[in-house]
Amino acid sequence: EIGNLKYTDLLPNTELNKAMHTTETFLKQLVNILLNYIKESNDRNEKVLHFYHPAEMKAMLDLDIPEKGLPLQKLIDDCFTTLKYQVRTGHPMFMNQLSCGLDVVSMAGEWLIATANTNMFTYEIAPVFILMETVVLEKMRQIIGWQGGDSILAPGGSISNLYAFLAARHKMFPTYKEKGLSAIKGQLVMFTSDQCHYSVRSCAAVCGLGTDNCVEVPSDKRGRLIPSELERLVLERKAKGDIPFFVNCTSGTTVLGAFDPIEEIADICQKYNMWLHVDAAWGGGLLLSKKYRHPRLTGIERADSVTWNPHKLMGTLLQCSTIHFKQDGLLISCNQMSAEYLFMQDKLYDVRYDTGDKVIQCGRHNDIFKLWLQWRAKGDEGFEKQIDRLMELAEYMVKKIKSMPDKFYLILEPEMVNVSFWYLPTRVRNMPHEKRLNILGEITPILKGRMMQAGTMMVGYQPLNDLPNFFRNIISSAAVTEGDIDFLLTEMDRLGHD
Ligand code: ABU
Repeated sequence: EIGNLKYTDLLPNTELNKAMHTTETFLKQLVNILLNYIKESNDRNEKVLHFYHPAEMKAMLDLDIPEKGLPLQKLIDDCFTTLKYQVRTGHPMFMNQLSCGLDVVSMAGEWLIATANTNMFTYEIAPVFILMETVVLEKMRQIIGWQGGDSILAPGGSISNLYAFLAARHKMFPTYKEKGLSAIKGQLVMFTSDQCHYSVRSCAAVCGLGTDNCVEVPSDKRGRLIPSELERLVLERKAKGDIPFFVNCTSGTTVLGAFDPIEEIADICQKYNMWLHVDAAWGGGLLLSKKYRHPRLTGIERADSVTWNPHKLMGTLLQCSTIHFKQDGLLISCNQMSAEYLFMQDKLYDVRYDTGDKVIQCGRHNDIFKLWLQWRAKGDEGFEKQIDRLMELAEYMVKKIKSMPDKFYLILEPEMVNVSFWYLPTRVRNMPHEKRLNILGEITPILKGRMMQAGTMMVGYQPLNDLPNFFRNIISSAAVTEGDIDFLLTEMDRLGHD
């Protein structure tokens, strides 16, 4: 129907009624493509991906930007082709990343966000969304266990962690913002476990401490920071005359899903006057579960700041990351630049709702609506059920793996939905475990490669400290069932048994 029509036939380029018809036809065709993609993503007979190497993929696609604009029909074809080769992260067999699945309500929210196309810096241009932000973020702080405080949505957990670092430094050295390094007489030092997300070390690099002053605290066999080691290292740096000021405590490490002991770390922070940040980007969703919150997140209310990413365990569409502060007023005093063209103080409304002056970016994407809508759909109860179910599925997978000791080797009993294991092909099954470790480290990426070529599933792998490559299976998609886990283990055996 849209034949050779071009963008000039769409709104706002031509007369309203005529353009509206073309616009509607164009968008309906796009919606059909999207609906088909959603259907295929949920169809277990469809593949998770069709893998091609970059050069092959490039040869198959028409990616050039032309001198003259293309017809609308070609754009529709482009949309179709783009999704044809996209990895279906909403497919039940996509267990590769911490963010998996395709929540339809959250996606509807994302569509609306794109249509509203607003910037989240002022109440003036995003009144409803700004109010939603205040309501949802306040609720999240209450779930953490605080009354009052302040929060903001950030572009990903790494930037949320950076906000925590900046606020901690600002609290300890309020003149740093104006005076820079000369405000600090001594070397600031931060502490985090050797299992933390790499963004914590990145804070040290970005903020001028240097990664040598981001001290890695050893963790135990389950990946949890060892508090006595933290105290030892704090004292060591203090003896050198350094200024320990910030401790990152991870609630749900990226690879093992481990939870650092918050209470014990909080005691040390209190004793040495250090800021306690809890990076619960991954594990934060468990705050919604009465069954699984404790003991993993016990003591989280003692933190000064908390990162919590709904786009992970809660299944909100990417991206949706939140950073919360116990103390109100810190974000604004730390980051405010009072740009006169945007944050005028004499506007007709309460300008405290102009949240853009609390952040280090100017333009800010609307990440709240899809979370708000999703939470409205599920209620607290629905989220709790979803999260409990994911944890139960991980328990099911662990049980299955343990029931096949000849084929699978479980690395540890997980605290979360990260299931870490090796697949054991036939030729290593009778070897002593220590002797076959290096072989397993070589086999794991080969098996991952076979999975991708087959297109039937995706599971991540990585080495960790002295452990050679192993699989980390993530169950964070509401689409997963026990049958999918059974299929995954059978398929791994089919692809890798030789
Ligand atoms: N920001 C951590 C995400 C890592 C992962 O999905 O595996």
